[in-house]
Amino acid sequence: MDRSIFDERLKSLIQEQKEIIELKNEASGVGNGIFSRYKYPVLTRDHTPLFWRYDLDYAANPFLMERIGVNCVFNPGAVELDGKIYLVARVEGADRKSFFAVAESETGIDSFRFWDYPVVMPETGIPDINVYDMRLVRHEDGWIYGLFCTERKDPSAPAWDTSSAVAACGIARTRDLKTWERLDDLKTGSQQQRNVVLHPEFINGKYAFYTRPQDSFIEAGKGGGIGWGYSDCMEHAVIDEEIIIDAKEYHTIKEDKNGQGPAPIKTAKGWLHIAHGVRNTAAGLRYVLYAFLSELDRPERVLSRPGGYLIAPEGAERIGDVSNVVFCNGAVARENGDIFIYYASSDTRVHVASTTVERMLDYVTNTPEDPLRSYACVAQRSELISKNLAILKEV
Ligand code: M1P
Repeated sequence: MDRSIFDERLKSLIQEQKEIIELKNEASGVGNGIFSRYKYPVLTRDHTPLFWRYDLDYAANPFLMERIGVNCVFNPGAVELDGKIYLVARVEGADRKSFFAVAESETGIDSFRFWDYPVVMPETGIPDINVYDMRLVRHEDGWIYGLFCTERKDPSAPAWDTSSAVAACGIARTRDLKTWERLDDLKTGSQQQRNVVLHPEFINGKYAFYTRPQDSFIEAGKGGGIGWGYSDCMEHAVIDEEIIIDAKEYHTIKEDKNGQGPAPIKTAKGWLHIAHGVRNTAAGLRYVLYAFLSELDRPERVLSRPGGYLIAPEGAERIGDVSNVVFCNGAVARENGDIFIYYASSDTRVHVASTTVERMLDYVTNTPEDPLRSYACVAQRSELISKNLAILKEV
């Protein structure tokens, strides 16, 4: 390809990406009063720098081809530092390996830009094969911790089995999101761990964790539910005992498994949690987000559990690499009471939903619990209908 065509193509690629990154986002529709969805995703693979993917050297790449493709960008951890929002996204290469990369935005709803280099996450003595889904926590000990899933091939799998993996919780800490100190992986009594989250405060002088014990890589099995446990330190974190604080339950949105999302948000009425629930369907697993509130002094005690989901995949969100999934491991509560919930759809792209602490507290305390039987659901809904019909008669 001639040099001028190469230059033209490069100009077009740069322009196209500029337009994507600079797209102003806006809330879409009237919404349900609980949160607002936004028109455009905040991060996609098209947001990753061109110089991560293309060799821009004409002599080496005269066709200006993508050399190291990016498949998708999803499941980011989130943190606010000095008024800016930072997402530590899961970027998945075309080769299926995930890695972490920081993107920042002034607004939190648009104009997210990736830093020039992805995160260099040091390995432990047993190298990770894949790392993903970081939960960022500003702990009261002064560190920013990143807890993530580290996946390695199952050493006990027979030679023909090239899929079985062991998932564990990797731990790293940083002060600036640039330099990361890798600590030992978390040790628990469970065979597999995913969705482990550090509680932001000490509880009785100990580090406290939300866990998700599971029996196999995909199935939570008998270990299902959001667990809770303590460790004396973070450098060699060990949880001796895990209790289940939010169990999976038959015929609910978390029938198959569930997991804590980001670290909970501290409010005047308790810790506000966002989690994901999974159920099985003929079309495969369906992942939705739900919320609950727990006690301030004893975060392991749930105070209220609204029935059903908070966010379920909708429209284009339902389609992607792993369809019918919304997943959240990052949220930011700002000083003015605004909350940004960063959620990925179908393991492909990242969206934002905005709400406030006030709205979420109303939602978690006034939404009735799942009554667990159709008959009881009808009774619950009929009560609302009668009340509303009486109100409407007055109008
Ligand atoms: O594919 C959906 C999600 O599956 C896993 O979540 P869980 O451990 O609850 O099953 C994770 O791999 C997550 O990254 C992914 O989005």
